[in-house]
Amino acid sequence: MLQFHTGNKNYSSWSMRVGVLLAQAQIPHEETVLRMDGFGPDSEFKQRLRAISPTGKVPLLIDGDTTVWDSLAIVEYLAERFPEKHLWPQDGSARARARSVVAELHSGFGALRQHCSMSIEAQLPDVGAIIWRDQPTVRADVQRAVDLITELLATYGGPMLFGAFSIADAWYAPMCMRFATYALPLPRQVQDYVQRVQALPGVKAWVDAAHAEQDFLAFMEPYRLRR
Ligand SMILES: N[C@@H](CCC(=O)N[C@@H](CS)C(=O)NCC(=O)O)C(=O)O
Repeated sequence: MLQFHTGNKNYSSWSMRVGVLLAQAQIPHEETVLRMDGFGPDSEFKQRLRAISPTGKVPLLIDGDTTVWDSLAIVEYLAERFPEKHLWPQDGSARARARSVVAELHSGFGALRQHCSMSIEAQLPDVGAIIWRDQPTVRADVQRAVDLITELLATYGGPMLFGAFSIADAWYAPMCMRFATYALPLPRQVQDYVQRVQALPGVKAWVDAAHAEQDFLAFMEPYRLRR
């Protein structure tokens, strides 16, 4: 049985990508949630990971004697291990594009990631409005995502980025959470895509679990729920 190690579901955007993919593709696995109580060497989080992870980070996948770390390597491993699930688009050209989309998000969108931390339970439109006003780099990241989503929906006809659900949508799920939490201004067709992602069973399951956690970490205090 695959062993999936994740951080707090409310906060761990890297873990969410893998968790959504596992759930959406209905890949049997056992899950361990590691509380991200801090990233110092003495934190419980690091101590629990020390024995099993070369990086001390989540997500982490263990399959028998194979350990896979880093979300991108994990989803590539899953795509190879479960070819019948078609986790990447089947068409070669679409697949190359999907890999580009995923790689771009994996190594980019730093401003959005820095200023709009994922906190699924929170609704922070006031914070989002200030970020939108003051952070041109965030506006640029959002514009890039909007252009990309718009173009892919037009090219492949929706409802997901490459038609059917793929790793690319799992990758965009935390982005959709950020868009929603910070109420960032989006064109109608992108808002509709965000809602379709939120309605995916794998995303709903993750979000429900995030709400149920009720485990608010001190270093994430600025990102608590406000109503
Ligand atoms: N590039 C890695 C990033 C993983 C990552 O930074 N995970 C965070 C939790 S969301 C973590 O474990 N942080 C602990 C640390 O930075 O020490 C991936 O894609 O898996």
